[in-house]
Amino acid sequence: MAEKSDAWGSRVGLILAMAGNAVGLGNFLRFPVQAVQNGGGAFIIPYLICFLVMGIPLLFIEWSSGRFGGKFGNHSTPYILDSMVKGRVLKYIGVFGIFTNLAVAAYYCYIESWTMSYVFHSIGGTFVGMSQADVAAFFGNYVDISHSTTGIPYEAVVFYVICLVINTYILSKGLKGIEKVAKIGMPLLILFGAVLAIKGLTLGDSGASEIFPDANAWDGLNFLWTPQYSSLLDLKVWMAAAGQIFFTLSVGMGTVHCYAAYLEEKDDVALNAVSAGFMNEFVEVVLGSLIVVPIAAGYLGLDWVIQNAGFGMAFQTMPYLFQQWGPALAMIAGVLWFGLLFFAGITSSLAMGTPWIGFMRDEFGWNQNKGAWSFGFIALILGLPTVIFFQEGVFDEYDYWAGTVSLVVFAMLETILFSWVFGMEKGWPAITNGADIKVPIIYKYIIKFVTPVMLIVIFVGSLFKPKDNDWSGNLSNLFSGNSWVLDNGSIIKTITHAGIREQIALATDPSVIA
Ligand code: LEU
Repeated sequence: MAEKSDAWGSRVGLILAMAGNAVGLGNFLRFPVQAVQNGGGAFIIPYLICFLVMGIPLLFIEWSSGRFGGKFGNHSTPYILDSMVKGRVLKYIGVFGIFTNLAVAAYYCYIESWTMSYVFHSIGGTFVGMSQADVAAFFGNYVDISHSTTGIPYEAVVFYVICLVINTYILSKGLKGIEKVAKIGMPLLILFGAVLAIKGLTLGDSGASEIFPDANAWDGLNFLWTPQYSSLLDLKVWMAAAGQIFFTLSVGMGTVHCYAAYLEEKDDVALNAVSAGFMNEFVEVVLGSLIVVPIAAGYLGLDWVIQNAGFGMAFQTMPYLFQQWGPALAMIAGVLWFGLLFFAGITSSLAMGTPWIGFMRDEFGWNQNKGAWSFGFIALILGLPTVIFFQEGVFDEYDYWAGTVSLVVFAMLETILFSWVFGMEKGWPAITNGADIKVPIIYKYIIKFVTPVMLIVIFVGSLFKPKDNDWSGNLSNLFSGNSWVLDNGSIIKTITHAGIREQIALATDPSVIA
C-alpha cells in the first residue's frame, strides 16, 4: 500500500480521460458492424436496455470501488478489491484483471498503429487511383509483415513499436500526461467525427453508380436507427448487445477502478460515471452510426454493407470511398478518419497501462517511470506474436480470450462481490456519498439483482453458445428432445483442441479476413 502519489488536475480532465477510456476503436469499428450483423434497428433496443441495466450499474460499481480503494492509498484492482473484502482470492481476481489489460493493450495497440500508418499513407497519396480491390490488397500486404508498402522494411512492426513507445512515454508522465491527451484528443475526435458524419448525412444517392444504381446513404442510416421490435426475443441479438456494451464502456477490465482510485473521498462518482458513460454513448450511437455505414451504403448500397459488414471495412473500403471525392478531399478525409481512430485508440490504450503501473506501485513501490516502461515492454513481448502471426489467427485469439471472455468473467465476479459480499449496505453509500445527482433508488435493486443475473446468463450463454449462434433453433431442438450443438465460438468448444484447430482454420481463410 502506497501513498496517493498523483491526482487528477480537474474534473473536466477526469471526465474526458474516463470518456476517452471508453470511447475507442470499438465505437467506430465494432459498433457499426455489430449493429449491421444483428439487424440494424433490431439491435438498438436491446443495446440501450443493456446500457441502462448493465452498463450504468457496472460504471457505478467500478467508479465507486475505485474511489473506495483509493481512500486507503490503493491504485490497482488487486489492492482495491482487497480493501473492500479481505481475502486472498479477491486479490487473484484483481491480478487477472491486470493481465486482461496487458493482453488487450498488446493487440489493441497494433490496430492503433495501423491508424497512424494510414494517416501517413493518406497524406502521401498512396490510395490515389487505387481500385477497391487494390485498397483491400494493400491492407493484406500491410499486415503480411514481410511486405513493405513504403519502403520501410517490416513497416507494420515499426509502426507498432512507435505506437507503443508513444503510449509508454505519455504514461511515464502520469495522470497529467493522460489528461492532456484526453483534453486534446477527445474534442478533436468529436470534431473530426462530426465533419465526416455531416458528409455521411449529406451524401444521399449522389454516390450511386452503374454498378450500384440503388446506393443511398440514407438507407444505411434508416437501417441502423429505425427500431424493430421483432428481435426482442432473439437471444443472439441480446448477447451481441451485451458484449458491445462491455467492450465500449471498457468495463470488466479494471481501468475504470484505477482511474477512479485517484479521486478524493468527498468527490462525486455518480454524476461523473453517468457523464462519461453518456458521452461514450453519444459518440457510439450518433457518430459511430453516421460514418462507415452511411458512406459505404451511399456508394455500394445497403445490400453490400449487410453482406460485407466487418472489421476490415474501415481499412479496406473507406480509403477507396474517400477517393471518390477527389485527391485533395480524399486526403483530408483520410487524415480525419484515421486521425479520429488514432485519438479514439490512444485514449483507451493509455487507460490499459494504469492497472499494471498501479499494481507495481502498490506491490513493489515502483515509480511511474519504471511502471510505464515495464508496461510498454511487456505489451511489446505479448503483442509481437499478434503482429508476426496476424494471418495465422493469433490476433483473433487474443481478441476472443482477452477482449471478450475475460471482460465478462471479471465483470461477473466483481458484481457478485460488490452486491453480495461487500454488500449493498456499504455499496449504496459508496456510490451515493458525495454524489452531485440523486441516484434513482431503483439502481440499488438493479445492481443487487438484475445486473448479476444478467452477467451470469451472459457468461453461461457464452460457455454454451449454440452452433451458428442460432438460439431459438437450438432451444426448440432441445425441448423436442434433440441435442444442443455447440458453436466453434463457444468457450467450451474453443478450449478443446478441435475447437482451436477449427478457429485457426477459419481465421486463416482469406475470405474471412477480407
Ligand atoms: N472501450 C474500448 C473501445 O471501445 C475498448 C476497451 C476494451 C478498451 O474501443
